[in-house]
Amino acid sequence: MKVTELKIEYRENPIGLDVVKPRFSWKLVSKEQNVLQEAYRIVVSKGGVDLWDTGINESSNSVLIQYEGPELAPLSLYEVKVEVWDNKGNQGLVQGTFETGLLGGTNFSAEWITHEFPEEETACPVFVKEFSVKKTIERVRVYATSLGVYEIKINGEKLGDTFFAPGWTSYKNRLQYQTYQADRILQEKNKIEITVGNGWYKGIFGFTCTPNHYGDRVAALAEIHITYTDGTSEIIKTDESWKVTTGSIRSSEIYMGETIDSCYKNEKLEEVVSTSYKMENIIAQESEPVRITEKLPAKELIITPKEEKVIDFGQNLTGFVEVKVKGKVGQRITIKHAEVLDKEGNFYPDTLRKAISVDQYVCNGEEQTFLPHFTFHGFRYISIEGLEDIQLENFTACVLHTEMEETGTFISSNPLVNQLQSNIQWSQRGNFLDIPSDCPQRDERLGWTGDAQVFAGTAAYNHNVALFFTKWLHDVASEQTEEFGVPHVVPNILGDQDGAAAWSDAAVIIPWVIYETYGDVRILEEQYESMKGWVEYITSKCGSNGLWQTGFQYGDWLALDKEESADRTGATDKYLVANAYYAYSTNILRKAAEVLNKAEDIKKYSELYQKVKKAFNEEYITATGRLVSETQTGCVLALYFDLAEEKYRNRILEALETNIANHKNHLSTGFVGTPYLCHALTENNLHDLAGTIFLKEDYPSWLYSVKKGATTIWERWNSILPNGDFDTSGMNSLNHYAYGSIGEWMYRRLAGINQLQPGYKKILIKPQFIKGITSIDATFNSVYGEIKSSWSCKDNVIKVAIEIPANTTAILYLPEKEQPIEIGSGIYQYEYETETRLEIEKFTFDTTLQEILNEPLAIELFNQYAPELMGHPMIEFAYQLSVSEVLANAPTESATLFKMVIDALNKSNNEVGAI
Ligand code: RAM
Repeated sequence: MKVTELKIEYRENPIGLDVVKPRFSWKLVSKEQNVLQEAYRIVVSKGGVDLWDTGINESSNSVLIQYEGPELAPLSLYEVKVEVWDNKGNQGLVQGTFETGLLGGTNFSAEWITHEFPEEETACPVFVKEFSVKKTIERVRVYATSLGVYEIKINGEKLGDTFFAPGWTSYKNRLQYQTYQADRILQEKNKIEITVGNGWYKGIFGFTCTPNHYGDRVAALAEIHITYTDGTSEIIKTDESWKVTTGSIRSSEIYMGETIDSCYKNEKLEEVVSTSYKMENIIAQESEPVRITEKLPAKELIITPKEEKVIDFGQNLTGFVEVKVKGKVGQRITIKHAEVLDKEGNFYPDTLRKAISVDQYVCNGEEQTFLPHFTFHGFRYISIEGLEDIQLENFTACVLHTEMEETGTFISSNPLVNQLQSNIQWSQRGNFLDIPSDCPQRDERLGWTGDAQVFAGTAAYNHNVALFFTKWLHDVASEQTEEFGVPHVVPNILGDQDGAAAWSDAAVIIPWVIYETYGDVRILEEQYESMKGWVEYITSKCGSNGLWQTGFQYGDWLALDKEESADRTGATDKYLVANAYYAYSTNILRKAAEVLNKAEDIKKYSELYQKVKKAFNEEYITATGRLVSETQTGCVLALYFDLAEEKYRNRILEALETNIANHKNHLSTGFVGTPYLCHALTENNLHDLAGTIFLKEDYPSWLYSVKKGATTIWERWNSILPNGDFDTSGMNSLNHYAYGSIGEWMYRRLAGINQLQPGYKKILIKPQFIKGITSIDATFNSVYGEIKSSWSCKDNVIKVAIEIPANTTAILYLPEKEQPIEIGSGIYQYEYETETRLEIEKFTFDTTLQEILNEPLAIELFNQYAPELMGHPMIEFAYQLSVSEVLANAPTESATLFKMVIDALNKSNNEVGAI
């Protein structure tokens, strides 16, 4: 047995940690089966002196064990040693360190500095200080933050490899500072430069594209702590002795892009002026920083019909492009960004709306590498102006996001499903850039609470999102008020608006996801008042019938069942949605009260939950079991949130089935219904139907976008129409993770990886087959270690391979076997015979014409055997009809033609291994 991955507040050997009671986690790795931890001992010491020793503690806890020793001192290094004993007689040891930060913003002794440039100045200020060092250095730490986004250089070298510090928080309440190691950078004579971009603080942001959301002047705060080998120390800090100038960054806006003029020289140093910010609001960085996590080479140079020079990176992503160039002095290169080309193949930046995203570089005649500092773009394509000779190897796309650990993989036998999984992951990466944003490209990029809420479950499979959401949830709580509840976007730059269902519920739902995924009780403690505040807010809005039926709601946002709806809120009764969430959140709050042992609240919210459920049934379900909105989302909420009384459930389930059948087995759900649709079906013995909807390839479906070439999740089911036109509502992002919320169902139901106890201390493995997928390999790296679930069902043989990490146990339901098996940690393999066949004849006479014509091979065959059919104007109208419907009014010989095409398609489909 080995003990590995000692994590301190989810991080390895963190520095700049301001958590007063850090928590320790480790993993046990063993080749033996049924391994459990029997005891642990943690010793925390400082400078070799033990401060806290738990002694040998007989416990199987190995996750998030809280430090209970003497108060930690700021700016200090602590050593941590964890010894572990397992039930097999083995012993293991893991060690690490953590270094505290300033332990509170008021411990900064530096002063805030800013500039007095005229308002029209767009260049980023560069705050400068020169200083010399005489003695031998042992250690250098830099603590810094800014109003705006900043970058620090010492002697020309950038500190750290992160971007967009200090990150976006609710600046009026919270501002993060960062800690940098700079031990080897200082020389005898030193120059420190802090460049500050407008960022979210002062920059142009929001639908209105207006600046100054938090202030009209950027500022900096920094301290360089130098410890010398002789034991003495010194602090260089921002104060009025610093100077300010401007450098090569002539303008920079997150939405608009950056202009760098490398010919620009400014020798003029001006005086800085001091400014202030509430020091109590300054906190250490809470989440992982933003980094370049991947670099993608340019794939193809395209000269478009409009003669634009365009590079395709093959993937819609968030970040920017690094450009290597040797231009003439003064030569200006312009890089524009777009997610997509239009159907003629021209550059199509319209999905960006007013966020023009243009980077410009002025060359100085030398070999240069340009990349922007304070802007990011959502793009797959760039267009290049001002450069004659374009060499692909000189352009590299840099992928930027919060650097979360990857925790999930999902691979199936179906390549389209695999592309969907890739699209979900890319949309997560693209929109987890410091805050959970709706989209990364247009003049929005806001922390929409609803989007984050519906996607959180999926996100927590793909990446470790504990710190990412902890930081953001702190902002949620800090922006929440009694009067308005929880804002629709956090950080809130849209102003006061009454809270809305499914959006504001993020305050309750996401802490619960974090608790369940990581066994993190502290998040519930920290967010409890916020969770409770939201439920209480709803209660305060309820009428005498105990229901929330007033005010603005987003309903089932972008649902297709009311496509013409001016307000985009779908056909499901908006207040039905609101009250469904009211009950759902109240129940989560009750469960949180149980975890935290809050006796009074347990009683209060159990009663409230029952009351809301009862009122919901009275108001929204008739005495004979008909639901007011028999939409897919209406039925799904009544079932999946367990709202409908037992006696009504069957009727509602039938209504759901009928609705789905009326849509020819397609979904019509929006943001609210989509995450739960397949879950509701699976849980109610309609897993096959869930599988059918999931594997639909024609509009509207998840795989429709995949077949249209999507590399990220689209905002709308119809972002790109079957004929290649774009949705023109003015709201059409091609990188919007909300509909990627199906990912949770893929992991939980298809791969069958579920938690039975918080943090996956006890695991449920229950893979469920669907026709059209013959194998799945999935992994989830839990806080205890990696869980694996893979299965295949081919040629009448089922094979299952499972891995359960040490110090956990699991219940395994093998497909087609009645009895669950209780297992401990280890690797398990099963093989048995079955009658089941999961291969499907994908194309039948029930397939729609559109789905068939999506296949290039079908078009080829039709062109060959019935060219007159292809040109026929009626074909457009028949798109949504099935083959048999089309044939009902067609000459009999057409059936033979269709049969031939269908057989050929099924054959080719099997040959490429698509099923
Ligand atoms: C759009 C956003 C987001 C959604 C809101 C209601 O502007 O892109 O996805 O949550 O509207």
